[in-house]
Amino acid sequence: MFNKKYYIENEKYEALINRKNVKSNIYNGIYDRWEYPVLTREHIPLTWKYDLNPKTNPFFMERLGVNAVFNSGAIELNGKFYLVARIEGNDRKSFFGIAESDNGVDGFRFWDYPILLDDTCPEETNVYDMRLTKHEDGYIYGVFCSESKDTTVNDLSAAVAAAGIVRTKDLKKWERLPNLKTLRSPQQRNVVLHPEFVDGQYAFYTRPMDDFIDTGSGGGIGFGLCKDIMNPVIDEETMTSRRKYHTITEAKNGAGAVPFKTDKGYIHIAHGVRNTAAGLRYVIYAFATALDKPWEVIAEPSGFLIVPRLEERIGDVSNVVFTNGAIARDNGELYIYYASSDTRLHVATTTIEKIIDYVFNTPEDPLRSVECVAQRCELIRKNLEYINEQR
Ligand code: BGC
Ligand code: BMA
Repeated sequence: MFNKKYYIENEKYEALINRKNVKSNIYNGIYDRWEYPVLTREHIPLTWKYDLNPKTNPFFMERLGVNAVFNSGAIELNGKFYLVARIEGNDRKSFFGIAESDNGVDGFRFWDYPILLDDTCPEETNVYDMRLTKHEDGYIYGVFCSESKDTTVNDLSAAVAAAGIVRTKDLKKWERLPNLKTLRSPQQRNVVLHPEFVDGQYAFYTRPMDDFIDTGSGGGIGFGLCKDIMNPVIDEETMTSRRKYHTITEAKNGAGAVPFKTDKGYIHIAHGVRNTAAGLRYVIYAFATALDKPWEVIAEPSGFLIVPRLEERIGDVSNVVFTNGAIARDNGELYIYYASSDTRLHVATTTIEKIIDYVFNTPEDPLRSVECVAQRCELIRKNLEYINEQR
């Protein structure tokens, strides 16, 4: 016998999972947003939160609540869509759970258990933001942030961010590898493994930073090579997309989804951060790197690709959109999974053809108001001319 509240909550849960998603009417021609988030805290199975036995839980109370479901790695396997989401318990600790859907826009249901990582780092306190790379070596790698207390200073909040690495073939059995070491950067968050070998080595996008929050001298999204994935060490980090004064990347930027290969280059969907009186504002932007030199930026549209809109602007960490997963399908469809305000996960859909058009044909940021106005006037001038021609 279950508590009668169980039936009520279970019905709500099933209704949520079975709800069809619809495209929102926000238009920009670049991608479609969808009305409903694809994952929220309400998508967490009841078995993860309640003790279902009325003897030990007479009030049908949450015993282990879940606060948020957000930043997800994404991968397509055998025609299905899988998200490895960041799930944050009421206790502020994050962990990973796998949700599966047939169509990538709704119906995401978590597998029975979250991922229990091998306990190889006794000092590790928190883990989050896994990127899933289908590598040409045959493994699926998950690279995530492994956070520990910084015990070298007398500050309770001081922390160290490092890149943790796991690998799997089926998303079921996960093997934990040693954390990535970057010899020239004391901290790393937002590390992404490139899907192919570069010069016969594993290639990582990094984000060199001097301390836990501030990138300090870190100039942007880095790139480094590592010979042995079982003993992952990166010495030199070269710069890809740099952060720039008075742009959306001024405070920091970091790799997001695993880049995907197109005829014209690798497309990267990353995040940029600027500081404001109301705290850091995170937006999503895109750029392309060369096929033969995946660290070399060959196109970078001005401004953001995705910003928080409407209710996306509100959450635990407001005014944030963040991505660490996209699925570029063989049929040309592109699914960008982005979380809003560290609270819930959404999808934006487009095509590879459109994102290439966006990345290569959106003008670059001229970096100064007067030149931005000139750029816009040029667009208007051509349009007015075109309108006249049509008369
Ligand atoms: C949080 C992350 C955040 C980071 C930097 C961590 O403790 O869990 O969500 O990105 O701090 O602010
Ligand atoms: C970061 C990330 C994310 C998070 C964002 C906003 O530094 O690594 O986990 O979404 O901050 O809080």
